[in-house]
Amino acid sequence: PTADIGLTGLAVMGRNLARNIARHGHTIAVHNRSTEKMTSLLEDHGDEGDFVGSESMADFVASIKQPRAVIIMVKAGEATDAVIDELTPLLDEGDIVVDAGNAHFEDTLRRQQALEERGLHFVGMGVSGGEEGALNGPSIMVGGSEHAYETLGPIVEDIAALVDGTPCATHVGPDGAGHFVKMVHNGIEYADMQLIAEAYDVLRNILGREPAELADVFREWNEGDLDSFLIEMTADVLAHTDAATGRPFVDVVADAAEQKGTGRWTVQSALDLGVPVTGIAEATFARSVSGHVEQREAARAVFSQTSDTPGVEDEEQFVEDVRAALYAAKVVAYAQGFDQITEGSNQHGWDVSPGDLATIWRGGCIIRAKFLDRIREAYEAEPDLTTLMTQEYFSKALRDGEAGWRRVVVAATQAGIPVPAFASSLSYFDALRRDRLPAALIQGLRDNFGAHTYGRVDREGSFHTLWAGDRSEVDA
Ligand code: NBP
Repeated sequence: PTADIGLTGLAVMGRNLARNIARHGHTIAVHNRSTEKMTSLLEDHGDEGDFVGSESMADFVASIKQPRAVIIMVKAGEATDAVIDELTPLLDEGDIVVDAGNAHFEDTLRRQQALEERGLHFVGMGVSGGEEGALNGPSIMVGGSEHAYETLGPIVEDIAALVDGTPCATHVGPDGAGHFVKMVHNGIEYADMQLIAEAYDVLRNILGREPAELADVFREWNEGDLDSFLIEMTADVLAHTDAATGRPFVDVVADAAEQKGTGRWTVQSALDLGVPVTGIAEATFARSVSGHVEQREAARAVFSQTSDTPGVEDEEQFVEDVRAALYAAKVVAYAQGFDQITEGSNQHGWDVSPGDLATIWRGGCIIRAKFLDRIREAYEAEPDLTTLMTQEYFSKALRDGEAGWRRVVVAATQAGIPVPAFASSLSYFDALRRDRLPAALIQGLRDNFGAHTYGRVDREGSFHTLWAGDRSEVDA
């Protein structure tokens, strides 16, 4: 055997990850269920490094040095289990199986236990950055044992994106930790994209500016605090003209957003963990709403668009308000995502360091942004931060943006432009800082109809009012 590492599953992601590994001087064994993907990789890119191609899984395994590290990069779900079933009987004790697909972290927990019983190490590795990232440097979130990371870490850190000389790869924690944080990363990505889309919608429809003009606004924003891959790409997409029609590209694309499911998983997990990720949830539901074409058609037929677009006296101020709203709502969405990571880590005993994630998300991944440096600094200064929102830098951003944020939500609401993420983030901010919440009334109702009991503001304990009796209060 000559290969330092193996990779099976050579669709867009696996092919590019294999090339990235080879380009960094590691000899890599490559395999794919259907042989053409393997042979075409060797034909097209065999000169980029040392590849060892195999048609059969047995030859593939035999070509890797022991203890072996084998990366699986196939469609998440049943395909991954099928590959694990075919691969593992061929491995020896101490070998490392790496699932680099977008697995659900609970599948990773299950697979980890099953493989551990057979003396194999299992690593759930989250890879972000899409096709381009896989080739030129992704952000890599590794879950699994310390031992497995000792073997895998050097290669992974070698192929990851670099920011200020620091690789965008880290050992996040044991078993499902890597796939869990990759899932939340994608959830945050949903929220970020929804907020950008709302900012665009408000600017376009209230100011009546064309996409190409708005591209300039986003380009300008990219020079400041909002500097990020997604904002840069927004300018790129808005500036693009459809060749067939000569219309703005964004006007010829069907307005039904799709999803592969990681946003949904993030929200499902947040519900289980009891963490309010309102920004991610609204973003996920907004995609769902966009896809409900029949309901949208039915509603459009009944409720005409009575647009009461507010006049804007100071356009520059309004643009600045939208920028402030976008930034403030982004702070909230990221704070919520990091809350989910902290809670997931606590409940699963993973000991995840949020600051490390902010560090490795600065490059390679879709949510890469200047902003993540601020998050890294916040956790560096205070590792047990209760919420990012109260940390000095972010609390200032929220305070500075608050007035504009409110004006934008009011203007959008008046104009009938949906801003679920802007508005729900603002409500979350208001709920957190509010002295008293109407949850007190909800507790009263619950006690009345179901004797669910309540606490009091003036005494410890749990109480019940005899609603159907003399309405006296008893200790519960
Ligand atoms: P796909 O998700 O499209 O999967 C295609 C690969 O899975 C092919 O190699 C295919 O083999 C293999 N495969 C399937 Br399908 N069923 C199989 C089975 N029963 N046994 C063996 N192999 C099987 O590829 P991708 O888009 O490159 O993504 C790979 C992984 O990376 C996924 O888990 C994805 O969620 C994750 N990911 C993707 C991105 C992205 O931007 N695309 C980003 C981050 C993570 P075949 O060639 O023989 O059909």
